[in-house]
Amino acid sequence: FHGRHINPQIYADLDGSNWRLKDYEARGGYQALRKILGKDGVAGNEAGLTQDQVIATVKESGLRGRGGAGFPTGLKWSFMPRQFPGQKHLVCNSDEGEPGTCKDRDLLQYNPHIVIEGMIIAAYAMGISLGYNYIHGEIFQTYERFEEALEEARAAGYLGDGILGSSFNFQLHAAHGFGAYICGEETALLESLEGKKGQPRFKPPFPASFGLYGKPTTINNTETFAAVPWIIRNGGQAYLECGKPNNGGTKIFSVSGDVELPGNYEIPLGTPFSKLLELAGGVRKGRKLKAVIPGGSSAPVLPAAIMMETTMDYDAIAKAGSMLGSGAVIVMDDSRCMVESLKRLSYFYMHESCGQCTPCREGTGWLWRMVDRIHTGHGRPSDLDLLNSVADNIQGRTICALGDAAAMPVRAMIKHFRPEFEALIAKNTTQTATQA
Ligand code: L3W
Ligand code: SF4
Repeated sequence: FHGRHINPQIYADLDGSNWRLKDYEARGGYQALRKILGKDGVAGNEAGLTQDQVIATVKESGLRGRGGAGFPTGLKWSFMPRQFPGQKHLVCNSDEGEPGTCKDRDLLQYNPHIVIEGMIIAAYAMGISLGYNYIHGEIFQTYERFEEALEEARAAGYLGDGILGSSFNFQLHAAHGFGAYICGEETALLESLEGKKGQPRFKPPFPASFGLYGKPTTINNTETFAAVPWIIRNGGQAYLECGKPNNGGTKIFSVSGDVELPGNYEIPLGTPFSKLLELAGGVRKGRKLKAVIPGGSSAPVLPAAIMMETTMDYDAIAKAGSMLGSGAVIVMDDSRCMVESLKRLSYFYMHESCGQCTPCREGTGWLWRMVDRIHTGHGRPSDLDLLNSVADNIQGRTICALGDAAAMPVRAMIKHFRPEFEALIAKNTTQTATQA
């Protein structure tokens, strides 16, 4: 796997040897922070940028949340009640667990200061003095790397009290997660950060009003924070123009599966999928493209013909019938059995369901058992309708998006690849399968 950001524009092409503070500063690091604090030495900028100006710049950039939902970042920042008298919190969601996604891990490993600087700027904009980066529990080296980077930033006066001689205070800590996929759901993450079992809360209230320890909290994904220093340095309009309207900037896509060069690729939003595939070396030699999951395992699969006509941005992928999600592009060639692929996905969601709500807890198990029996030659003709019906009864009826994420791939696989399921069901001559 090419654990780097190939074709970099914003995040830098790094190899692990140039992650330290001095390297980051040499690339222009912490200049955005200096700019907002009026410490960049530019004549006329002694007053720096106001909180409103920073938020307006992020709004102008069109930056949308890079964790999966694509929610407008500037709008989210404007929800924070800045005059709230108690402790407000800033949280970075680095609990990357979506199958296929491995971009945040690389950002933290190879360029940790870009995330730290982005968080400091966000904290300034929202008047927050305390933050945490919740890092996935299975990536120990990355956690240690981030801790080291925090130490460097504190020692250099970028973190702590009176940052760069200003009146702005911000304490930032790393928190090691517990490895459960569901802890990446923002409210489960908050529960886990509070030391409780990582189970999602009902929303609303959203974290913006009731977050960590019940206090207003802003949570953004790692890649979202990492985009902020560039936006402040170059302006919101410049970032927007890197992508396309309503889909500003570049995005890191983790391309995996049946390609010659799997890896993390940074490309402008709006780039044709065919170009991304080309960057990743194309489909494995001698094979044809069959299908692509364009945005992590939660996103509905799309057949090759649709993908080859699509550009990689939130709106185009949604129009094509899927979602850009976290940007994990799982490429499948013509040797792949879609029933087996769905079986593996369904097992994942069954395993990761936190068990709080019945449709998800029971339904994910039903889905997996039905797909398993079709795959092992014990399927029944009624199973496809039953699968769709179970998926329908999960989707939109659960506390968090994991239920939807389990249901959507099932419906998409059956919609686009029904003959494969029917062929396996037709092989079952015994008709003795047990009920789901
Ligand atoms: C205040 C309102 N805040 C929405 C905030 C909300 C959240 C953000 C998006 O799911 C997706 C999911 C996965 N007042 C608000 C408000 N907000 N309305 O905006 O919220 P939402 O509910 O649309 O999405 P979500 O629950 O955050 C995330 C998909 O991502 N996914 C999963 C990726 C997993 C990873 C990973 O492992 N790291 O990224 C992949 O596609 O299925 O659809 O902050 O508070 N009125
Ligand atoms: Fe837990 Fe699933 Fe309900 Fe989410 S949808 S709260 S993972 S049981």
